[in-house]
Amino acid sequence: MKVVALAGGVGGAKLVDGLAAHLSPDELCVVVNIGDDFEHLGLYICPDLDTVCYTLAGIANPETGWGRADETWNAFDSLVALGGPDWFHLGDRDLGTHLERTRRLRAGEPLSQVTRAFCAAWGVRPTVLPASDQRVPTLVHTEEGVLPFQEYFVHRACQPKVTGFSFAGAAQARPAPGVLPAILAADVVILCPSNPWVSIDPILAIPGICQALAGRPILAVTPIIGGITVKGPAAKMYAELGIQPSALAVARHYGSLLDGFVLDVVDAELYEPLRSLGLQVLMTDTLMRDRADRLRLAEAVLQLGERLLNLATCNESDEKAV
Ligand code: FO1
Repeated sequence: MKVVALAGGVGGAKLVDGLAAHLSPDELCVVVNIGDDFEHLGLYICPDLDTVCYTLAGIANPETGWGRADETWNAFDSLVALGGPDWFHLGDRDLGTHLERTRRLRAGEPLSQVTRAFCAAWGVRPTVLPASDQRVPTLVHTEEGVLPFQEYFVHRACQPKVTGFSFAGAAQARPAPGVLPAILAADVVILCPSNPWVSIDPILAIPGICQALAGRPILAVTPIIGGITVKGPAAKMYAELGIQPSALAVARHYGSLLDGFVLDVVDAELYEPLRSLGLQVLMTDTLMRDRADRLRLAEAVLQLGERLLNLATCNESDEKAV
């Protein structure tokens, strides 16, 4: 089964890791959020791309979910000792990634090509694509003004109340080479348990992606369990925007894009409301505490994917019969 996963953040990377264990490399393409990317200390940093690649390569920091395992902080400590910025932590191993990516980008290589080279070096076999080769930074609109994403997320620890989001330059951006063909060839598209506002929406904002998705079987895995997020500010964002945070709010957020939804067992009371939105719903334990959980959740997600694919095939043959 050919699968495209749209992903951002640690939850997305964990599910993608589970999917990669069940699918052959040519069956899985991961399209990754680039809205978090930014320049820091003169380096071009792509947190979500790195989180997905490090996780698939088995070299991600198991405690934070981002950055590298077995990290040391010598460069960062000496930077801070000299009065440099201390709010964004770059480990020594991780720095190598940013140095080499920045060098290649400055030499004119597009981000998708750099990512392909890094994946080959790290032994990452599924296809990993940035959503675009152009820069489309997420801007967080808050009661304290408009903040660049990492300024809001890390420097201000998501404290300012959000009022909305925008994706600078999205209208002029194009999907990276390979993104649209992968979506058009996909049997199922999975919206990972990533933040809908700042991980998935920035991907959907790139012209052409929503059009390619239309008509594909699409399912989302809830990033909200029992009204709260496992990691990150998605639930806080819903509340600040005046929407009660829940799996149902996530399903409504994606609206008619969705055919299926993976709901956590603790939210069983939302099963019928989700069904009445016309969705195929699979209820399971969605919390990914360890690798076994990632594999188990991925298996359940793929089962729902098969169900959606079968339904789509049945509908197609019904239409042909008419
Ligand atoms: N997140 C933090 O909360 N604090 C950090 O100092 C930090 C550094 C960092 C360095 C490299 C990297 O790839 C990610 C890093 N992150 C850090 C995570 C990142 O800012 C966010 O998790 C993502 O942008 C949200 O998906």
